Amino acid sequence: KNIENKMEMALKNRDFFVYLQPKYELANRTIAGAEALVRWRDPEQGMLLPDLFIPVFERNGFIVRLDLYVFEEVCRSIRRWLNEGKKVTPISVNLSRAHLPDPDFLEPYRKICDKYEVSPSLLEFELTESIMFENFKSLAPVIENMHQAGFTCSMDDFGSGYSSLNILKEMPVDAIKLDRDFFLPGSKTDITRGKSVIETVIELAKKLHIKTVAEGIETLEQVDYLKAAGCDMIQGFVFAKPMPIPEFEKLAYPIG
Ligand code: G
Ligand code: G
Ligand code: MN
Ligand code: NA
Repeated sequence: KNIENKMEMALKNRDFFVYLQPKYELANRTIAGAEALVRWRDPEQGMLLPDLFIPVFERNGFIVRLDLYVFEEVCRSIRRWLNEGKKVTPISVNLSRAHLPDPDFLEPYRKICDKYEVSPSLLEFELTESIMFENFKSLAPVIENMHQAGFTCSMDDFGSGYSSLNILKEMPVDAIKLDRDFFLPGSKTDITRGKSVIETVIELAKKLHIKTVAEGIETLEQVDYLKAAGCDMIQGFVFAKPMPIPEFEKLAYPIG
């Protein structure tokens, strides 16, 4: 059976799982947050990765419900950690462009926070750069609404498309995530021009009081370079892969 025939049943059967990938503060290499990334454990086909099903769900609209499901699972976990006295760090969720046509799309997110009595300050939305570019005129007020409700917002995949630096001026985001393409082996980063771009973006973000997170970091050499360049945080296989919530807990909130 194809993906579209199975998605409803999969949601009902709780075959979608939230994985968390830690984000590390470069100043002290401690976990300062995490990104939620969905996985689909299909009883017949095994683990399905988002690249296979997210594009399908973006076309048919199902992504709106899946994003909310992910968000609720995250809030449920945060509530449990708070009850256990853990010092909780913020978790980010990816927000599909499919939410944006609905002017009240934030309402269900707020309701879930209320239901679990979780402060929206512990939650962040990641919107990909291309969404910001496509909605150049209309998106700034949406981000203001997120702030009004207490959420933070970051620009994902920064530098992956034909973005202009103007986007940083127009979008009141709290953080930018430097696209992992910058850090691919043999990529632009290896040459002076690539490094100049990264360093200039980090410097500019600092002046705008926007945090920087580098994604897809796989080597300690990159870690040292980014720290020297003034980047705030990194997310990547060098320190941790996306992992099931129980594993994340053991790593982020060790006993004792
Ligand atoms: O998880 P992976 O590490 O394979 O992510 C692949 C892509 O799928 C990324 O672009 C990521 O933003 C997207 N993605 C992962 N989880 C979610 C989700 O819960 N909602 C949305 N909208 N996109 C997601
Ligand atoms: O939402 P976004 O498009 O940023 O999704 C993050 C994606 O990056 C996920 O698919 C995640 O599994 C992947 N990822 C995270 N860290 C690394 C890394 O160090 N190397 C590579 N190749 N991919 C990574
Ligand atoms: Mn992301
Ligand atoms: Na990204």
